[in-house]
Amino acid sequence: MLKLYDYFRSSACFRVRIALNLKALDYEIIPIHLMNNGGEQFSNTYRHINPQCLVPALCNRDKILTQSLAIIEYLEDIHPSPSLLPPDPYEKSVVRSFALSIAADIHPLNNLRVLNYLTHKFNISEEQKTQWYHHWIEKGFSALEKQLTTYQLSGNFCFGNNLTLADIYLVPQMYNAMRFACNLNAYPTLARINTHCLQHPAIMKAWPMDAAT
Ligand SMILES: N[C@@H](CCC(=O)N[C@@H](CS)C(=O)NCC(=O)O)C(=O)O
Repeated sequence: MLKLYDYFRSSACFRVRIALNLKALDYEIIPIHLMNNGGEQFSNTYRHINPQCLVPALCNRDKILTQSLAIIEYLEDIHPSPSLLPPDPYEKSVVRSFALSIAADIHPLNNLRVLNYLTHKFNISEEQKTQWYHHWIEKGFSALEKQLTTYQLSGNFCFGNNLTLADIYLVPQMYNAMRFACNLNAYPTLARINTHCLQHPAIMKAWPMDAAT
């Protein structure tokens, strides 16, 4: 069975759980608590699995995969149905672009290790940390909102009426932004799609829940 090294609140893990659920794949969760025991991602055992000390990692028999996008694209390759990407090359590219805006440009700036570095190295206050977080969400989400209205390809989901890679990246980032009390009023399209996505069984099943509670 597939093994997912997972932290319940990690948005990168949340993405992979959604993809696994959507493709109806069985998987075992191996919890890696990012806060307990000094951060279990730094343990020798996990460092061996992912030298980046980041979750998620997916293990398929003797193969270890890291990076949520690479993992999800692997799942797409080995289980093509239901597909996470539209068949049209242009639409495929815009879906990937949307997901990458979150994966490569929003999420890395607000990741735990970045926030911890700002706090411990530069001594920033909680308020400054929140400002930093909100700033990058605002920059990123404004562009995504504008892109969705410009493309005019949205239906109930970011692109059309089927869940795609774009929604898999949007929902966890919205969840994260809400945890950090971002004001999301300026992004009505993102909010509408997120609300719709939350009723999807693959997303409901992937919802962050602490395994220990
Ligand atoms: N680009 C990576 C990001 C992975 C990542 O940043 N994971 C976070 C949780 S969302 C993590 O493990 N953080 C641990 C830390 O910051 O020490 C992916 O998409 O998989």
